[in-house]
Amino acid sequence: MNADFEEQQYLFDLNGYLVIADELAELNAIIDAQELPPPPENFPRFGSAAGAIRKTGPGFLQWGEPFVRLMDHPVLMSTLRMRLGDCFRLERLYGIYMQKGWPAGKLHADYGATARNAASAPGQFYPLRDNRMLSGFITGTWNLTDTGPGIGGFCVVPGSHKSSFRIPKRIHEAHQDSPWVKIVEAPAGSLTLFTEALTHGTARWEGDYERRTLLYKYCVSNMSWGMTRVTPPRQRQLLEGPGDPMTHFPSLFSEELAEARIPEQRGPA
Ligand SMILES: O=C(O)CCC(=O)C(=O)O
Repeated sequence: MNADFEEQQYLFDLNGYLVIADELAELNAIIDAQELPPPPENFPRFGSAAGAIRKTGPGFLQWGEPFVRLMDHPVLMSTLRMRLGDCFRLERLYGIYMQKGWPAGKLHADYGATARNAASAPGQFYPLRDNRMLSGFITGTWNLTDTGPGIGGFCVVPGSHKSSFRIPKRIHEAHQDSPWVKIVEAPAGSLTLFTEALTHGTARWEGDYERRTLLYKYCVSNMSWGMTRVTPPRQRQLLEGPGDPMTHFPSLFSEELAEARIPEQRGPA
């Protein structure tokens, strides 16, 4: 096993998130060109498709190839494969934009003991430990500006994806200054991956510059967390409806799909 992969697998499993440095270019300029009005402070989203806005569409994928390229970026795909297997879908996407002083966003988890859909009583062992659902929903966040302690942005309760207990009210309600909540350091150009079972949220933005972050959310192929869809510019298999892995949903890593992707990945002549 490759040492980098082994380390990433270990750290992701231990903490529930991982930061991988990468290069990003052009994206800020394309976002500027959209001349978007600032979103509301209590819902600082842009370019969304599916998820909380509950609308089917391409979201920011329609702004150009640099956004589409991130959808199946090789670094992202190999980490997703480690957690989701060979068959997964792009479930939703959106951007986050924040300005200095914009408030924290609530801590939450999409599955696991703290999630609204958890069937177990607080403190009872979460019953889906060996089921896909424990590793079924992963977000890849591309950080377009520096985020981290003293600046703000993505924050987590490290290891909470394994907790059998719901998050205590006091930590939940005052997470901004809680010693149990970590603001993840992620420089511009990095990719943060985290399981949606991890209790996570947004820390108040203290940066003198704008926060810009792009979130791509993936789940195993036979699951969906919403009723609306991201629609394709390319890599259609990632954007197919739910289907049983391998039976109704082919491996994203099969040679056939890889070959089919090549012509679509070429940019305009
Ligand atoms: O990056 C952030 O500020 C938080 C993102 C978030 O809350 C989510 O992915 O559900």
